[in-house]
Amino acid sequence: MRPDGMRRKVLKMGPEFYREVLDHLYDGVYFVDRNRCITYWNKGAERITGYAADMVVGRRCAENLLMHVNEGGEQLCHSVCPLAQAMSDRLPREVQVFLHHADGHRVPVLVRVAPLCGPDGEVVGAVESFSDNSSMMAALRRIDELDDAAFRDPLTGVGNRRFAELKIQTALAEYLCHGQPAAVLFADVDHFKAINDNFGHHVGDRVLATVARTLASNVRASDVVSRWGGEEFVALLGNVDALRLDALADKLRQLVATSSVTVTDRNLRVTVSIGATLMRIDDNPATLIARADRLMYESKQGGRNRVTCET
Ligand code: GH3
Ligand code: MG
Ligand code: MG
Repeated sequence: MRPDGMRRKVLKMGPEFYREVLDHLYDGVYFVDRNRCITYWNKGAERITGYAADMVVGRRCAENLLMHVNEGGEQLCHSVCPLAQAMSDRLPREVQVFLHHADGHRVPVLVRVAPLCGPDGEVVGAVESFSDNSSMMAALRRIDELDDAAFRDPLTGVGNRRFAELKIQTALAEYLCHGQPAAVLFADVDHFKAINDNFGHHVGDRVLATVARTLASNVRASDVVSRWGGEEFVALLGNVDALRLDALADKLRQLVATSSVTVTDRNLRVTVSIGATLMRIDDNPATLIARADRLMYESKQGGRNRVTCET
């Protein structure tokens, strides 16, 4: 049996205690009322989304602040909002979505929602907890292991061209040993010059950092995203086959297209044209990159914001 003193102590824990517990969680947690108005936003939610509690509490999640999209780029807020669904059918659910970070890039999160019921059993709101599924941190840590200045692109924080070349060289050598090809994806921002011309170089730089983060956050931890130069990025993707490569490239294209950078009162959006290819037995880094670049160029010619894949 529990000693009486301890029992009293547990019973005395007030809302402040629970608030403190929630704020110490690494995951993001928030509550909404019946109208999907946000009533609580913990520190984890602030860290993962970049939005402070005072920016979101009191606003409706349907105002589309976080602009959740699914893998297909579909906006969830007005159609299949998991919070609304949980309040309607009273069932908890778990779903993988991509939220909009306050800095503009897309962050993959695993979302869990559950309805909250009042004392007489009616639904009074819902709770959502979400964890950062991003591989960005792992990818950045990997660059840290190397010589920082030599391999990191200072503007975007991803690897630089030297880093990409080194990783591709290594992947080709591994392919010769194990027979498991990796893939290279070449992405070029569409009409990027117009961003610089219309909004200034500084905004252009922010857009590049956002695209880099969206790409790096949404590949697997073992994959490598680097800035090839200017507004061009190269991703080295392991353990893919032809079908998965096309789907993965298209997912990345969609995620860039649905991310945005806020400039005064406007949300700036950009798209990328992508070329993607599996490595071949007679490839060297130059032939592999040249093929991915040529495929990217086909995407440009085809109208931009598209993927051309050759395997
Ligand atoms: P396309 O759709 O055909 O790719 O058109 P584009 O305008 O993106 O292509 P273009 O090659 O004409 O323009 C690329 C621009 O990227 C030109 C260059 O000034 C700009 N750029 C290159 N590096 C940087 C950078 O570090 N920061 C900024 N802000 N701009 C850069
Ligand atoms: Mg270019
Ligand atoms: Mg371009």
